[in-house]
Amino acid sequence: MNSADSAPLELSYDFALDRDCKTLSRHVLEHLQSFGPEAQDMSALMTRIGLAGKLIARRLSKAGLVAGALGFTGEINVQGEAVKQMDFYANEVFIATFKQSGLVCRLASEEMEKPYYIPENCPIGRYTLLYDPIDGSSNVDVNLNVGSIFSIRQQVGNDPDQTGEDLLQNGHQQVAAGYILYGPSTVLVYSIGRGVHVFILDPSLGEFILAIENLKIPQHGPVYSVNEGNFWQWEEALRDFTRYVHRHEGYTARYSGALVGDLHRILFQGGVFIYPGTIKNPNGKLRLLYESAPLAYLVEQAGGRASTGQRPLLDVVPDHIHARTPLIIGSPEDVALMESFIEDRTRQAEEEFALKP
Ligand code: P6P
Repeated sequence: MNSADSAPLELSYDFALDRDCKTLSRHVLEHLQSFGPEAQDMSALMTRIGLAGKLIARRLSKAGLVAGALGFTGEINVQGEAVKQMDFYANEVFIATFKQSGLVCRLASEEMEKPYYIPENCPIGRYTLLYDPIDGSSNVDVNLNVGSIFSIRQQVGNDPDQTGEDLLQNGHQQVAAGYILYGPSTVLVYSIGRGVHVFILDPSLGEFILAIENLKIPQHGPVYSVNEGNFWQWEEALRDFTRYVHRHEGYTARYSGALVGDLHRILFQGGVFIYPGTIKNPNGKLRLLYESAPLAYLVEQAGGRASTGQRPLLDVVPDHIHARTPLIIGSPEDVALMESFIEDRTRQAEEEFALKP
């Protein structure tokens, strides 16, 4: 009898050792059931994403103690938004982690007007990383959760003029997507089209360790996540939805100002996140290629749904890399409930139009 047999399973060395070896790189190979070149590339790609997450988490953990973490750079990005120090730093981190990788030729980011090309990778790197380096960066200065969102697409053609035009594809073309949530722990959630898997950073190891495999979103949940301060800018259908949840038991409002954190909660507890078109932003605020589409890919892999209110989010083909769309995302039943109010209002408008003399 060895020590492992006598100890309870959860304390057995074999269990602990094997668990600690379920790293991102191993998990990708296991899920692709291959050690071939494409599987190795995807494994290496995800490992680099993990490295970016570790570097960003390290800086965030010292925000307020080190320079270049809090406050603004003084620049305005392509979105017309003031650039936070962490936006800039995190954007540079993703670029740095993919240099000399041979994997990624281009990076398209919320923080860069045009895609960034890594010359040494471009002859052979067939992947493009699209990312929001720090989602919810206004939370950094008040020590609340923020995230990074990433999407991986395969390059189509050689992009000779470096326009990135081939990136203007629907969300079904993504080959991987996910996010890193910088909260009490640093969590990486990803999918390569074979379910959604959750890893937690073990700082003592410096590795993301598998925590949950094949995460499934509840069919319905209590959470509704929307900025009700914009109520005055909303169309009637969203106001109807808001009145409904205000008047029915079983709903709870949660809105952190960081999409990644709000969506992570909904993935576990169920519910719906909504960022609609507003008077100021008729197409909404969230960017399709590196915010909504990767999260829609992930949520649908977890059994959830994502919609613009008019059509499935993953069907949308953008006309430029910073295109925005309204977003309704979460549990199937809760997304359907919000869509039902849109359908009711649309039908009412059509009936009123038909009655006009
Ligand atoms: P508002 C952060 O800037 C972000 O892109 C998302 O992370 C977040 O959900 C949303 O904008 C918050 O926007 O207009 O409610 O402050």
